[in-house]
Amino acid sequence: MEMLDFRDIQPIRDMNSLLELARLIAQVKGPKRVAVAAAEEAHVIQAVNEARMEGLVHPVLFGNPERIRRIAGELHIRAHNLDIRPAQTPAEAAELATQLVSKGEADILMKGMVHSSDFLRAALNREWGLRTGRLLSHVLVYEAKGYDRIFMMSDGAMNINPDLKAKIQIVENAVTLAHVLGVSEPRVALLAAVEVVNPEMDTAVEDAIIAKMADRGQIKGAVIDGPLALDNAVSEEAARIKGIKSPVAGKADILIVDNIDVGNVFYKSLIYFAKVRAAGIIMGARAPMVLTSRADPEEVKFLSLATAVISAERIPYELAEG
Ligand code: COD
Repeated sequence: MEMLDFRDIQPIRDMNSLLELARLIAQVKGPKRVAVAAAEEAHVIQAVNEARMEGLVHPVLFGNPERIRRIAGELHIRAHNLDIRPAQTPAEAAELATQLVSKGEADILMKGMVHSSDFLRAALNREWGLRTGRLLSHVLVYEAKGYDRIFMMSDGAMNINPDLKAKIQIVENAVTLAHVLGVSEPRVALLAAVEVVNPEMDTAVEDAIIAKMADRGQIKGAVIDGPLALDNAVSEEAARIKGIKSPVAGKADILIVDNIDVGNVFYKSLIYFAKVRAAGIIMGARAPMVLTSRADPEEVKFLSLATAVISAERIPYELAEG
């Protein structure tokens, strides 16, 4: 098999270059095998089929075969091109899909019409899940108009109310994904409502602790600062007006939110109001996991698959202890 030399790969700056990299990997290494948990939904089937037609993935669809075939038919997709495996319930589909990845027979796990919590519990199963001993966390990758870089935001979908230790691992997982996407030293903004350390605000205090840990080299591979408010994290003008001196202010690549409610509203605002092109992926497991909201557009699911293809190639998962 031809070797890929990633040293020449430029930092991913937008979704088109992310897609190009996924296509290059698939061309050289072949499609990644993706196990889809509860595939009986049109956007999922459409996204997976598009990725299949592009040669990015070889999908295995778990769920109700009749329903999957019917939806595929409605989308004018030939069902005989699809590898469909029966599962009685969405939870069983999550279990079977996870086990396929766990056995090494698939490279990527993808959530379909199953509740996030059921899907994630399968991945966390002690016997046949995808645990590594590290924290699993969700990262949203997105492009935004007027910026020449791609953004990452975490965690708006998995960790409900992370404590300080969990938040550090959320930062580390997002930094790993940034490295995978060629951003070699990402700037991480720990978001709060303010950019001063107000002792009354727990988030700001926690952010200041993490920033100090990063200053002392306890978190590596990124430039990290906080607390920062969203405006002065991503707008150099806002940072200047507020007189903030920080290597991250106005230049953040990664935005870390305090809890799932903030992150989920952030995520859905991007999708519904700003109509951004985005991708959602769980990091920290033995294999990349595509986790998007059940109602997310087909393009979000497709771009998530592309991101997972890159991650499956570039993260040394074999190093992760089972
Ligand atoms: N990474 C690694 N291990 C974890 C993690 C994690 N993020 N979360 C829990 N664990 C481990 C714990 O250490 C423990 O060993 C075991 O799993 C069970 O832990 P609990 O009891 O805290 O976890 P659960 O099973 O009650 O919940 C885990 C979920 C991921 C299901 C839960 O956090 C959840 O429902 N998250 C929100 C998902 C969601 O609804 N998202 C909506 C947006 S799409």
